[in-house]
Amino acid sequence: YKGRRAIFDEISGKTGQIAILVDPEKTKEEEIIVRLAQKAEFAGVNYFLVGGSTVSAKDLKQCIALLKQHTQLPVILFPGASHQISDDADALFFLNLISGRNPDYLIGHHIAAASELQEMNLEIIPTAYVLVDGGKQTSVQYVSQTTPIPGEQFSIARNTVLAGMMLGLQLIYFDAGSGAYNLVPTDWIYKLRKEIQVPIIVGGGIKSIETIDKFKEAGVNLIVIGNHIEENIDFLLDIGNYNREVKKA
Ligand code: 1GP
Repeated sequence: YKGRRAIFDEISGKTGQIAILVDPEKTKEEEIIVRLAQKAEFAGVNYFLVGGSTVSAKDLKQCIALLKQHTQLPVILFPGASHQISDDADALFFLNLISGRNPDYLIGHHIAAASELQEMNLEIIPTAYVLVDGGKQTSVQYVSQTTPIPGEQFSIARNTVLAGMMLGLQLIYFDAGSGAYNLVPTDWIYKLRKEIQVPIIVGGGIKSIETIDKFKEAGVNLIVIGNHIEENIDFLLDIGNYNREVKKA
């Protein structure tokens, strides 16, 4: 474990960065990955995230290899399990599912992956992974067998992330789950930003530039979009226009 921090520093550096979450189970054809890579770079997207609740090691490796062939953007692993690691990626969100009480996702998968990770050259980023109720049962809830924090329970969310920070986790990922109906509450971010400086990532159900901008304004460092780009790759044109406007301003 080499303790590199390049990508962590980049994420910490500013708010309103954007990552595309690629699900290797659904994104297999080279042609799709080429288009995604070109459009993402043109749009000024910052990172690719790769992973998912039910992804196989083979699909993950293949997807990362293709991304690496076709884009310069950093590829970060967002693993659903211990087998979802690859040295071809640049960094790994080492997810600690601290909103849940399932030991497998608190320490089990980590131990299973540790020896292999030790041999790899990945930047490992200890991440407080906090599931938030997105208004529907998502696959991450089912697979992890954990209960997300309800949107109206800010105190639980706050205490959870404070404990995570005290345990040494370095960034917070609030996830309402893939295809969530309700987003991570923006007011949580405003409140937390008053007392904690660690980088915050938000994902789940994001479908509009307005939402991206709201999270940026609240102080979110990285906004993750999966489904909506999968379904409508031209959303990347809107992201491009948005990024150019932000730059001008
Ligand atoms: C889920 O945060 C991600 O883990 C992204 O969710 O696919 O709904 O964008 P979406």
